[in-house]
Amino acid sequence: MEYVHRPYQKGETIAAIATPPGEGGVAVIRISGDEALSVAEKVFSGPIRSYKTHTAHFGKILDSEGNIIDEALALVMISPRSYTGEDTVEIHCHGGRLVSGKVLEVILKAGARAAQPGEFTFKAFINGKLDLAQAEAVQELIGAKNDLAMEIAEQQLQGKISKKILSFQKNLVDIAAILEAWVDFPEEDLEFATMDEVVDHLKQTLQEMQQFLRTFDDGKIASHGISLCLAGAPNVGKSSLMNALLGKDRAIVTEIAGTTRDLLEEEMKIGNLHFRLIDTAGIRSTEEIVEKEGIRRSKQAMQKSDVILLVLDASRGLCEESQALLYSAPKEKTLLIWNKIDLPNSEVLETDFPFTTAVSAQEGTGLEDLQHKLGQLIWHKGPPSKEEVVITSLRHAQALANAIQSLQTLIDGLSSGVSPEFLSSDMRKVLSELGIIIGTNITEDVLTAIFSKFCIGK
Ligand SMILES: Nc1nc2c(ncn2[C@@H]2O[C@H](COP(=O)(O)OP(=O)(O)OP(=O)(O)O)[C@@H](O)[C@H]2O)c(=O)[nH]1
Ligand SMILES: [Mg+2]
Repeated sequence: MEYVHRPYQKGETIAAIATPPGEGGVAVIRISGDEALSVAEKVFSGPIRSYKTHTAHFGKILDSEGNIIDEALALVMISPRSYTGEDTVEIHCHGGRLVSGKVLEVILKAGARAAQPGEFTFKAFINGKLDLAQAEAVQELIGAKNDLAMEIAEQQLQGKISKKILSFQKNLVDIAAILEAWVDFPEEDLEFATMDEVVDHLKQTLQEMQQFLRTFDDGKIASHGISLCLAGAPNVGKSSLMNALLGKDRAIVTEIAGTTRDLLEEEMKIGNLHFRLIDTAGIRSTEEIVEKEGIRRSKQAMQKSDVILLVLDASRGLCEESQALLYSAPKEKTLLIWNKIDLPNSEVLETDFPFTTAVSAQEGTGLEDLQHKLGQLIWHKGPPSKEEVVITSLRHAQALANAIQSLQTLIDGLSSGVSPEFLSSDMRKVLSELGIIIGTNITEDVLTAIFSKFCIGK
């Protein structure tokens, strides 16, 4: 992606279609900037500049020769009461791809510049309408694939991440002032706090920051979904289970061992979570070239996936291949599934795997318990509550982890008697890493990287 914001000038007037491309009842074209009203007036049949803020007006969109392009509604929002904080006009026209494209074209000809991805939200950030964490929450909200991700993004959009970060910063700035006073006036017996009190206070903030960072475990799951890899020996019923879970005939199932040769992927939702289900080739030793490559991919998928659904055939006991897999599978991310329990000779054997269930993929039984056990495996302490503030962005998690590391260095230094003057750079690092999250301490490059992921028109 080329530059997003560099030539950006505060107030510069931009325009874009804000609704998704394709046919729809209505398309919305957004114009924002110092000249938004006059640009809109050039293409609209009514006197836009004389309209009151937050009023809607019906009229016609005209090109420079006065030809009617479409009928439309103009919604006027005068600075600072708009999403971007600048004068904004939204044109609601008919939703055809051609019509909306044509309306945008005349708006651009009238003096607006085509918006870059995320530029409206960038304006909102620059104009102080949103802080950076909130701006990123807009993106999370738009991209939310499940209810949980949506609820978390709503919390973030309310500014709850920033509130947490600001409270950490405030605690630390108070301490920084005390440390500085000790350095500046060493001979005066400054009584407002003892070193033990300062260290205790820092430790408490450290703990809160660590706790906040741990929410990223859940945040990742909710916002980015979970990959589930169906693995096992040939013929145990992996593909049958994939079909049963999806509720459709997706993968080929036969009684021939070695049916699946390649990875098959499908998205699915269970409850309020989003999953990527991957079926793999049955693992066994073989010299057959295609199957061998399939098995290599199976092993790779097992490694990469968040959760392994290790399938065993309950009617056949433990074959050699299954035994090898049981031995090598990482227990904390594996759900053991005994399949074919409909068969009369089936038996579920004892293992030391903490998460185990039994199903019949063919009959579709046991799937509820499978989902229940999967939930237990995924959430160590139950899913996050609606009110909890959860980190979902790797960028935030990394900055917070860096801040925690510097704070730990600071605490270790103070505890072992290092003079505070040698530790001021650590304190500065903690504060600046926290600032990175909410955008008070951020470079142009990072901003560009963040906003370029947005869609045009947002
Ligand atoms: N009775 C019974 N048969 C099953 C069940 N699940 C699968 N089968 C049968 O077992 C055979 C193998 O099923 P698949 O789903 O192709 O097994 P797979 O593990 O994907 O096999 P590969 O792709 O070869 O590794 C088929 O004949 C299925 O009909 C089950 O729950 N009960
Ligand atoms: Mg298969």
